[in-house]
Amino acid sequence: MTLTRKDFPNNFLFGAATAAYQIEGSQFGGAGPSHWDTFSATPGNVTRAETGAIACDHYHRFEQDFDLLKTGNFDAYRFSTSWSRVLPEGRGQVNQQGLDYYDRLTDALLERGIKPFQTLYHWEMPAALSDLGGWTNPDVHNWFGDFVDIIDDRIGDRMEAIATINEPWCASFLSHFHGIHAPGLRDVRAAARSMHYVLKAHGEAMTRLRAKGRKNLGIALNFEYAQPATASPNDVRAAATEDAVYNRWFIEAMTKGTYPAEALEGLEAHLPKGWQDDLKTHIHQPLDWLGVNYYTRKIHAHDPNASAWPYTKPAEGHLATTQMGWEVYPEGLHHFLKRMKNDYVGDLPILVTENGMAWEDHLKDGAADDPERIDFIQGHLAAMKRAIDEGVNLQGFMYWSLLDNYEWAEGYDKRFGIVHVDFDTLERTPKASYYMLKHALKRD
Ligand code: IFM
Repeated sequence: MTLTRKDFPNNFLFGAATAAYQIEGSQFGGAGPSHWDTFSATPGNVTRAETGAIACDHYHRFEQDFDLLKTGNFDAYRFSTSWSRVLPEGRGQVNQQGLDYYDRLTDALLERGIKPFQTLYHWEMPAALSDLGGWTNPDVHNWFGDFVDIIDDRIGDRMEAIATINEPWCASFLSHFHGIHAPGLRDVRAAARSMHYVLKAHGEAMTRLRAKGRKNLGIALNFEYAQPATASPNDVRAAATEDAVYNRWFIEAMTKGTYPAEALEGLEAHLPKGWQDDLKTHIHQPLDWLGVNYYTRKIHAHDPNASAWPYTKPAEGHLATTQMGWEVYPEGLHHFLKRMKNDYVGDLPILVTENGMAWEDHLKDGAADDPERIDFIQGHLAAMKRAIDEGVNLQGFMYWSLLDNYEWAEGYDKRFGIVHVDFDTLERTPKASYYMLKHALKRD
């Protein structure tokens, strides 16, 4: 059975999501370098050392891309406004071209009747601030707050909703402990500090935006189902540790004002002095909505050879995987929607701000057939519907992503889009999944 708009509540929003560095083309319009430009310059960090310099050239083609949203019957669009485009040095001199661009972009959405959902940080830390430690610098919340004021003064009045940070776990732990994303550190102290300061920056942004009367404020957290490899107490503990770092750290801090003990075990010694006060003054404050980004589950095992915390290692799963090697597990989305309601946010509105899959899509006779993605979307829509039927106040879903784009350390190899992009010609071709959604979202 194909789920359509009719299977969801009347005002349920269907959208598509993107992020600035992944689609805009950072070489256009006076943007400054971000830490992705510097990270990708070191061999081995990014596939073929690719960058977002041109990406999908959305900077010049956004009107065409928004026409696709409109003809696809989407209600909403989630995008990010790049810090390094607005403030090329991260602070100080404003790039007026950047503000003008986001102004035009906002109006182009509204003219088409599409609701703009802005994300204030989707990983474009200006290189000049990264040189000062980026998310590990104790002043970063003020730098971010100043950027937030500037961009908000220009477009905030027309946003349907605003998210402060996209996926703080990726901006901090993945980037400062695993070293997979910019700035590519493998340092537990930097990881702990970035995990704390990114939340402090979220709080700073919330406070500043509230002071200006903004009402629809939230954050997009990513969640990954943490499955123990076996029922052994050691593996169960390994999964609980990973769950605490990935799935509990950020939401617990914001909604309860605490960090989970299983994560503090490895991180507390590295947190900055006064972290408990920051939880009270900045981090623990009400949200208007919560964004849930969900893709997959991971299997965790105890690592008997590990010399230091967290003493875990990944284990093989047995489910079908996507082009990223990620298992397809819609039950995990249902799990997190219920868990958010029951353990953290109650009846606060929740949006699935990202969910999607990468596949090695090819054009054949000018068309891209992607039945795997259609099944993926339908499977996850069913998980969302089940959660709604069970009382979760889920109000929308944004597919990741509208366009094939720059998949960070994976460069342009991994295609998440419902619209195929030829990265030589930049031609857009809607895939079969786009047409499935267009049909499913049609209003009578
Ligand atoms: O492409 C990313 C996006 O930037 C953040 N969430 C996950 C996506 C797929 O990896």
